[in-house]
Amino acid sequence: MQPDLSGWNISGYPERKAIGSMKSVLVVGLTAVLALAVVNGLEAHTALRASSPGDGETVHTLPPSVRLEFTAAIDGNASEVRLVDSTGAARPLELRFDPGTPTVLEALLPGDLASGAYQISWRTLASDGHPVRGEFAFTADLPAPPPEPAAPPTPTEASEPALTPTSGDSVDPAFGTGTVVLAAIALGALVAAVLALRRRSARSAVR
Ligand SMILES: [Cu+2]
Repeated sequence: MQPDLSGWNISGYPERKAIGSMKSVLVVGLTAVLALAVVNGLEAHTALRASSPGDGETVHTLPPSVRLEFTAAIDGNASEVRLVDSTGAARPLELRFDPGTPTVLEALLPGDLASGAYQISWRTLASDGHPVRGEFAFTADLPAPPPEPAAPPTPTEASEPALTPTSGDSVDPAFGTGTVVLAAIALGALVAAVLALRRRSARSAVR
């Protein structure tokens, strides 16, 4: 079956030129598609999209957990999130992962966290099988803890005065008793000496 060439220039020259232009467009287009595919391949790895607290954020109320949101699904069972304090000490955080929202990982924060600068160091396994890791920082600027309740010191203060008189009573009477005994002995000796002197002088008077 002959193609219908009606309307086409019979010389073929402009026709070939048009086909050449189409080839150029195809080559440029395919190159662009390939380039995009390569770039996409490099950037398709799962990354941290957002977090709460955010990187560099200062919180004035301690959140119960740190929330990490990724650009794609992750493996919650192959994840680890560590809390690093300003001294460099790191402790692993308990994780919460809901397969219903596989791009979100929750890491529970200790309730007794003190004010200070912290770093969240995370690693996980992306759904494409690539291990990914990263870190971000936040600062906890928390209100000072309430002063110690006055109740605990009171029993200590009450028991101390109770002990002091007891120990004083046990020492002082003993000392007093000793003094009285010594005084009685001294007084007895003095009386005996006086009586002896009076007898002797009485005998002298008789002679
Ligand atoms: Cu990847």
